Amino acid sequence: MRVMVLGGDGYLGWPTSMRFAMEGHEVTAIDNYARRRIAADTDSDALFENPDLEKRAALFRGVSGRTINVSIGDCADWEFFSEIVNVFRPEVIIHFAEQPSAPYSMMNVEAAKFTLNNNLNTTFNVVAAMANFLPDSHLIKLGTMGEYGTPNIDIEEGWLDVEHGGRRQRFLYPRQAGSLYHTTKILDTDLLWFYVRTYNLRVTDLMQGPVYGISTPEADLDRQLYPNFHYDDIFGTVINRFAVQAIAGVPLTVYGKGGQTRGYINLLDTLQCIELAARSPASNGELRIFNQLTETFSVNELAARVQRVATNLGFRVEIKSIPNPRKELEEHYYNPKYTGLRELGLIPHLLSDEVLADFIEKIVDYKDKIRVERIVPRVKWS
Ligand code: USQ
Repeated sequence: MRVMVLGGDGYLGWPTSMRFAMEGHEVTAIDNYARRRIAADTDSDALFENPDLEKRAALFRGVSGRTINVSIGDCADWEFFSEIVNVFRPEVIIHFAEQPSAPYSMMNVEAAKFTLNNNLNTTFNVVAAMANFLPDSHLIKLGTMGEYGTPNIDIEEGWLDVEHGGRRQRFLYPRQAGSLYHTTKILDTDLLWFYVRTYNLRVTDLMQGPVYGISTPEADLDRQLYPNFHYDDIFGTVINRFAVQAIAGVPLTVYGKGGQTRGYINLLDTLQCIELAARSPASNGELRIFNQLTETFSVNELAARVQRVATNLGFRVEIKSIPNPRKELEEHYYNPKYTGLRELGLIPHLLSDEVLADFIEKIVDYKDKIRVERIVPRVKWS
């Protein structure tokens, strides 16, 4: 298949580009390096340096013999995007090209506007390009479990049957996010649904929980092929942060009461899910939504687990509750359904003690590069 990966330089985009190239697909990875720029501007650089996309693609070709075509440009720019789409004519578009940090989106007006404009303009360009030039291509779009928030009822996979006044109708599941970033993903989903029902597009929207991990079979070919790994308060997700904190001897930063429960997924399983979605595409006129997680944990459970595993590896690990910089429920009901991807064939890699130990051991080599001042939350919601 001709596969276009938008946001191909990112934590998920780069391993996805390698995986599809490895499987023999023709891959073009596009990125404008926005995440690198924001990381530099906010002193949130990744744990270790990653070569730029062109260098990584060359390095990958050297060790695997597979090609990833690279294009540096802004998917939110219609002139650039419509041109590249017409040159490459992708059968599958994998869309990761969004500003993914909730804290960054809440930092100030400029960061909020960038998040809103970048995320919505990119998603608009993708569906507009599909409607105009590629009506049969399949879009795989990364959404987030955060679109649903933490409702006091079970979370269905994307849709809810509502009975009202004796009549029934299926609607998008109600969404109420906890950050501007997560809200842009809700707006994306609405945009996708309008374009799907109006122009008969084929779209899979993946509601993913926080991802953890660093290792994939392709990245393990050479450490310089590792994805960008963040542990800072802006781009670091909670498990990745806790693992680094344990190594650095910084008490694990539980925000507030720590009862916040989310659905987590190993990086390896993100790749599986994207491949499974690509292999059995949505039909024309279908907005297919999957909840992309493999298990749920509260922050307290994660902290206890990281503490236990890291202690066994010889680290001294403390856990400390700190004032929550976010506005979110710290104790709540959480019961998402996530059977759709399992039915497509997903075989989960769960967060066992062995998996966690292996992960910690992989990043311990970078211990000297940890900058502890990047760990404390610097952005508050209010
Ligand atoms: N948390 C802590 N301590 C920390 C960091 C986080 O207690 O040091 C808590 C947060 O308050 C939150 C939970 O852990 O309740 C998850 O936080 P996170 O930073 O791992 O995840 P989040 O900001 O929600 O965003 C991440 C990705 C985002 C993706 C989302 C999936 O950055 O791109 O959409 O996970 S989800 O959370 O399901 O919406």
